[in-house]
Amino acid sequence: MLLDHLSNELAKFQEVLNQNQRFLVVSHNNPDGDTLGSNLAISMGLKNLGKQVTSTCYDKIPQKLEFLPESQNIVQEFLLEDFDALIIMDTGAKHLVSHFEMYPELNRTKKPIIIIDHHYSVEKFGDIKIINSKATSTTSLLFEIFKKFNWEVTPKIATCLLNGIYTDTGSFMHSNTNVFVLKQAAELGRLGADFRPIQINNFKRVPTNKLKLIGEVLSNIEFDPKTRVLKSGVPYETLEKYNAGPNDLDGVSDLICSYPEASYSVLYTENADGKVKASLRTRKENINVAKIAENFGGGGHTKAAGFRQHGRLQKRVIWDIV
Ligand SMILES: [Mn+2]
Repeated sequence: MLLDHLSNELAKFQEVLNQNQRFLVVSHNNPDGDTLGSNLAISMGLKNLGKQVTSTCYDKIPQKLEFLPESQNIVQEFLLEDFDALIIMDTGAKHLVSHFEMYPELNRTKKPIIIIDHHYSVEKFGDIKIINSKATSTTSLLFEIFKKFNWEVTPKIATCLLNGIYTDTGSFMHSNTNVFVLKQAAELGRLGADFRPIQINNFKRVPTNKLKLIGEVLSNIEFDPKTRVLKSGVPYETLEKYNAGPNDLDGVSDLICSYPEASYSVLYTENADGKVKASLRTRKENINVAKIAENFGGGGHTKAAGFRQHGRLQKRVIWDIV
């Protein structure tokens, strides 16, 4: 189903696989559970076909994802001449892969670049694009490729595939969760995916600095009963105070939008680059936060969207007669 419109691209991919031996599999910067899960899964799958494969990511692997099988083999640097083809997982946006800045010759390479992704993109980048924005995760799409190509799904591969599904659905809680992906999760469980470490490492371990940061974000919540918008903000100094990065706020937007009275929530995060990121969430059927984000030059999904603006974050007190 996910591969219906992709026969041409898959045939081209098969051709590249037939004609080449040495593959570099690339994850996007600031790696998450889907880009790493899909990278490791396809790398193991290709190794099982007798290919030489190296996994790479520009940034270091987050500690919580170090449990993923073979994650210790992911390198940050490589020699381009060691590879015949590149496979980029979970992004079609060149600027999210800093290797293209690190190795300028990569921008001129004649070696085929294959993109496997589930984000909507109009970027003219990549020679073969196996992209379906309807897929819940890149690993969900990749699992279908494994089945289509009759590649063996070992328990380790199943764990990596399931990890991407778990993280991109927020452990089956986000609105992108559907029957198809639940069924895939069951199939992967049957194939030997080890789901307890996925749950524990991704969702049940929070370092103290992050707990304190979340505490501060929650205590800074403001709800405006007139607009029914719930907001909180994280000035850059707060991130510094807790030695935290924007990634430590993962899941906080979803938490604050749980307030039943709110029509939607906004979490502002001030970045070091002088921009403020706004993350919008809603649980209301009739509200489309992507539309709201578009008004500010952003975008996203109907229930989760965002935008960025230049500026500083300031908490204002508004006096009013009520
Ligand atoms: Mn993803």
